[in-house]
Amino acid sequence: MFEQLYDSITKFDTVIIHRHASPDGDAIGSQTGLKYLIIDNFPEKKVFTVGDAAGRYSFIEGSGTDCVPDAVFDGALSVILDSAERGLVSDDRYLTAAYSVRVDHHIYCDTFTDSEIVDTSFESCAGMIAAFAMERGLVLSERSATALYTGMITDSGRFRYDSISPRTFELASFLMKAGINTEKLYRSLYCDTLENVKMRAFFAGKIRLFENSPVAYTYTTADELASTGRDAFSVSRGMVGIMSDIKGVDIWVNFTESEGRVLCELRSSQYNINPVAVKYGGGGHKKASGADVKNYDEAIMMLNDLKKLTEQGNE
Ligand SMILES: [Mn+2]
Repeated sequence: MFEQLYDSITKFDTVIIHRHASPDGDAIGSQTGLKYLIIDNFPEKKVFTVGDAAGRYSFIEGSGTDCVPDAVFDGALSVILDSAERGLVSDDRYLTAAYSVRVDHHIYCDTFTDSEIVDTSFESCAGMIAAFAMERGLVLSERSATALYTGMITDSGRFRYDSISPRTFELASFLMKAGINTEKLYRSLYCDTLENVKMRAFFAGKIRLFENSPVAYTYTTADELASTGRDAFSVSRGMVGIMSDIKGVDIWVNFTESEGRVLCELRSSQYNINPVAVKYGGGGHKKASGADVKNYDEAIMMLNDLKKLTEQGNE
């Protein structure tokens, strides 16, 4: 499956690895994992990584990117990871590279590199790089394995999403044999500041059930929001997840007042809530959508629509 990736790497002296903008754990994990894989197996090659800052994933060893002059792209190979669309690629100078290869697990949108390896049956791009290492019998160091494992667990929600397969665990097992310190890794990923833990507790205290239905919500007024010192967007997106694992709750919504509007983040474990979001001028996915409503009354109307959805049993 990965001959073209392997052949391209062997052919070029310089390899530049790209990932998508606003990188997540899989973008950084696959990029850093591949970087070390090439360094460890082809020590004579020059390997660079490009892209914007690693943010909360900067704890991954080697996740810092290189400052690569334009001239380095001449005659080089660019490898693009975890990016479904050309506009998402961080550092578009891959267009000036001698050859480009893309490795991705998202639904295919567009061909924009010379060689494309896209397989949506993988839970993560890091999993694809692990499969590449396994298929080619490459030497796998602990630092490479740790980065790849980080991508795998973040993109699969700690092996929880329905994208996982028996192969996911075979690859995880393969990576773990390289000696990953999982205790250290999980602490780095999931440890939070005391301030954030207290903030979540504050919002957890605000969770309500709508008319004893399987619909839960939090409603944060502009005054309450001001008292938290957080911005509306981070509360809206960041605090909707605190309702995701409540027994008997199938749909949950975070309402946050912001500049005369109310931001709505809708989530569901089994219902398609997207049409309700669309009805209120929003959009997104089947189980995760967003919208804006005018005020508290309209928020209640939306909750009514969601309650009806659960009564219809439209799973
Ligand atoms: Mn991914």
